[in-house]
Amino acid sequence: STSTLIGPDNVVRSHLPDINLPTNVPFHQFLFEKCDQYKSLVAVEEFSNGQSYTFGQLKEKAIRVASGLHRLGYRKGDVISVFSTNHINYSVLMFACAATGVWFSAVNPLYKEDELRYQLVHSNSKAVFTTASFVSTVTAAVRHKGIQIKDLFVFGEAEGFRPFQTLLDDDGRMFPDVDINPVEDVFVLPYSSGTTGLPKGVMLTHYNCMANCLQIAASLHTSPEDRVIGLLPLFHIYGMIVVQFTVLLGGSSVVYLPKFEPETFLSCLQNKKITLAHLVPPLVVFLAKHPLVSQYNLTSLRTILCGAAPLGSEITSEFQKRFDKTTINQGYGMTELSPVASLDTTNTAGSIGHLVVNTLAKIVNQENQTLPPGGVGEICVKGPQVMKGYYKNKQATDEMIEPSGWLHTGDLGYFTKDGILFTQDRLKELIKFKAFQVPPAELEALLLGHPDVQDVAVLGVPDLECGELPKAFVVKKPGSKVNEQELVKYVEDRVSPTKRLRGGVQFIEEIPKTASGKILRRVIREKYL
Ligand code: 4UU
Repeated sequence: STSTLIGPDNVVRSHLPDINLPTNVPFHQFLFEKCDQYKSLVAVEEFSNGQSYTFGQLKEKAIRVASGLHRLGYRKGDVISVFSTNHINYSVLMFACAATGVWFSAVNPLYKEDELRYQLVHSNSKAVFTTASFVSTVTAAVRHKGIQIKDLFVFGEAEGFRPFQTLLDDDGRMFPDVDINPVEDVFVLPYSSGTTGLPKGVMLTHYNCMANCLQIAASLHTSPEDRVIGLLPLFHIYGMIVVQFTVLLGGSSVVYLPKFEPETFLSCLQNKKITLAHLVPPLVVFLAKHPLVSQYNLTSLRTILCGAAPLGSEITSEFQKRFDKTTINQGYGMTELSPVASLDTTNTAGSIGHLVVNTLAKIVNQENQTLPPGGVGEICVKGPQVMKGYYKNKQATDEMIEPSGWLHTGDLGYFTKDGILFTQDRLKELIKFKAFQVPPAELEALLLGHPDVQDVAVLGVPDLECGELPKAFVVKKPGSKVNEQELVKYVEDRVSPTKRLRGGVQFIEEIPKTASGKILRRVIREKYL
């Protein structure tokens, strides 16, 4: 019976039996084996121009690029940053990094100069890869002391940037035979603010990434008949691992789009006969409600996976009215979990489903005591997908992961007697605007730099369409006449569009804090929201 998923200690297991996860296979070896297996099938494609690579070409190009990187002096442990929208060479570069042991750090391409610079400096990146449209932001960001950038590469052409084509043209003879320890060696370094503070580099090893690909594949099967839409950005863990890699494993193909645009999105689903679409809640809302949708034939859509923010049961049922032959599965995870912890394959609306294979979860109260089914508390996860740690931040790592391996997610939730999980709220301070991370600490630091701001706290206000909108509670300096518009504009000029103060600014007398100076966000929430 399913109740056996819950142990006497109230630890929950997956409904699926554990699988074997090899600890001695570097990620690129794993990928290259799949490339050999599916050689002549199309792996990646661009919707805008139809350019594509087969699995065989993907491997061949990755080998050339890896050789080219090695020739230029890039070695295991060096970090490169990619500041780009989705396209097929993004995948080539990732494969190449895996093979050389170079850490792949991805940056949100909508970032402004200061946001980009922060990540480049923090990650000690030696190179930046970008597209022609973002070269001015990159040029501005690297014009700064403390930047160690050696090479600037462009997918395409731009003055002062080395064309990526020069790496693709490499003869491949310098392809290195790198000794990689999959369990220890980092493959990707995405950034996440986690439960508190500024964005931090999340060290995911070769093993973390491969494990999660196999864990996802055990719940969500894909085959060479599947065509997947690559709309979610590859810089975010959801696009990077779940969309890009798990689908490639099944011999499916991914069709990349550089950004969301209603007609293009719908034409892609229709013309490419997409069978599997990885989405976030606002995109499910779009499919469920938008009038344009009925002008397209979307009958090829077999499955939707939705994650990165809560998907309400009302939206699910509205979606199912329009798409009665499409299954909608919700996934739950976080960057620090490579990312997937659970996937709903039972069609339980509002649920985040069962744990993926080889994963344990428990719900704890504030005293870190484990709660029985139905009890609401913090979701903790243990498994092969738990990150190695935050880069150069042992304290934040130790605050999140217990010595016994349990990772505290900062999310509130509960599980049923059948071992099905539900999320309820977020314990952590993180705000999610349309599933994009908005770290309040980042906006607070920025606003504290404004001459009229004495003190500030940023919180998310609930919003039906976008999930949450960042809102600032501001204490003005004595005598200041600063107004809401000025502060909204101040933030807008300095951060990416997803972090704008769309929830506005409210001026208050004092920011409630603990004795140690920590903002009492719950008190602000209860008093003002
Ligand atoms: C309520 O968003 C992600 C990972 C997304 C993901 C996971 C499994 C997508 C598909 C999939 O199958 O990572 P981060 O690091 O940007 O944000 C993590 C946070 C979580 O801690 C939680 O607060 O995003 C929130 N979150 C969700 N909340 C993620 N998924 C859900 C969800 N319901 N389904």
